[in-house]
Amino acid sequence: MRNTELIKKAYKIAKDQYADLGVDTDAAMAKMKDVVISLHCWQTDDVGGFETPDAELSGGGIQATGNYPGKATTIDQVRTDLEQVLSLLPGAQRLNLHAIYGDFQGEKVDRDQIEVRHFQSWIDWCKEQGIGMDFNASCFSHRRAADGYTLSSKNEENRKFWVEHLKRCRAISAEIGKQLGSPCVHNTWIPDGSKDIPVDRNGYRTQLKKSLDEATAFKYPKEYMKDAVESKLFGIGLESMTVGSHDFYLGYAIKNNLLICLDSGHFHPTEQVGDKISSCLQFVDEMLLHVTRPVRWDSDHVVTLNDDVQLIASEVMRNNFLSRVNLGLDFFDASINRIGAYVTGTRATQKAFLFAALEPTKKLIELEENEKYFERLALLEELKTMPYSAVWDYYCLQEAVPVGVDYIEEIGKYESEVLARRSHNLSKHV
Ligand code: RNT
Ligand code: ZN
Repeated sequence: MRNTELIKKAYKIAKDQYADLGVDTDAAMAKMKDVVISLHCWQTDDVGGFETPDAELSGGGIQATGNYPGKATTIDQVRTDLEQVLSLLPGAQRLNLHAIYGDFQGEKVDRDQIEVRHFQSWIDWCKEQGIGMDFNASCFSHRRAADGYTLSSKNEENRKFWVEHLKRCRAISAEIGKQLGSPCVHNTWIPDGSKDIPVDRNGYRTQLKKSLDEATAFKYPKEYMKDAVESKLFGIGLESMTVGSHDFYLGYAIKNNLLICLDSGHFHPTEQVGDKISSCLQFVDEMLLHVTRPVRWDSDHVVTLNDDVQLIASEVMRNNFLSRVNLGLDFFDASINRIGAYVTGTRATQKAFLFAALEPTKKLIELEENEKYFERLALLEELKTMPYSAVWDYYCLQEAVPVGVDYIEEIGKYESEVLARRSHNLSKHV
């Protein structure tokens, strides 16, 4: 374990150095209490869920690659994993649950049959943990999604089925928010689209609009639940058209005062989600982010501290948007220790926010407004090598979580004591 005195000493020096730039490090750390990250349950089991004993992810543009041992296969295992993750993170978190993770108790419950009772044990778990909870309709990995269309389907039976699923998910979300005393963000993402050049783009989009109108007709109080819709550029097998494109959902969100959800992997690689925040928030009250790391495509790699994530965090912090931007994660890597991946990706996101909180924004804007562009560039560059890590380490120390590399060892222990003992680990790691 680290030498606490050394961490404190390094922090003191860093505090003085930042003060020279007019930055208050204590105030920056205090801001972190509002950086609440919603933990996507699906990093624990590669988006499997618990509908059937051996639920496997199939199609729909979602693909977790890898077969690292230790995947959670029961609700208890997911909870144990999440508790481990929570114990290694500074700051506050929420749980982000997909509908396929219901506590079905071995009962076969189709998506148009789910009720609050199937999620009560999750609500209770969140209450025990003292955290809020978000929710997602699961419009994939299902026979009624096999033809590539759900809410935008031209098959009326299928379309109605997914509308019913979404209605129920929204009702469950409202009850979650009510019971936990914190609004539940419900996100809708659908895999609908076409591999090859479609002709009736308009027809599918008209169907999607109709389905969303039907499913969201009942309005719940904002203190209970908020609706978000997630756009996407393309997916594997849906290269030629995604029905729920960015234009579609941004328009829908603005018109109906919903949250727009931006996933960092759902745009052209040269577009940056960080640049979109100040545009969207001119027209919608709130938004939801799915922070992830696309590598060449929407690959959902573990988040690392890179320029894209930094721009997102900086834009949120510079503009005091924390009360309008809901923070979620959306990566799923099955090729490395899943719990280690979870903690690394979440901590990287938190690091970006702390770095952003340490920016002398006023000074930078002043330089910008005076056309001092060299000075702006130089200051932005110098900030990158300020003793940022001393502040991060001290923040972790204060939050009573492992400092720096120390969490790697904790993950190692968890792997040998818990993950490695899971029965299905007998299968070979490929
Ligand atoms: C898929 C979307 C969506 C899912 C989760 C599981 O491309 O990003 O958010 O990853 O809902
Ligand atoms: Zn997403």
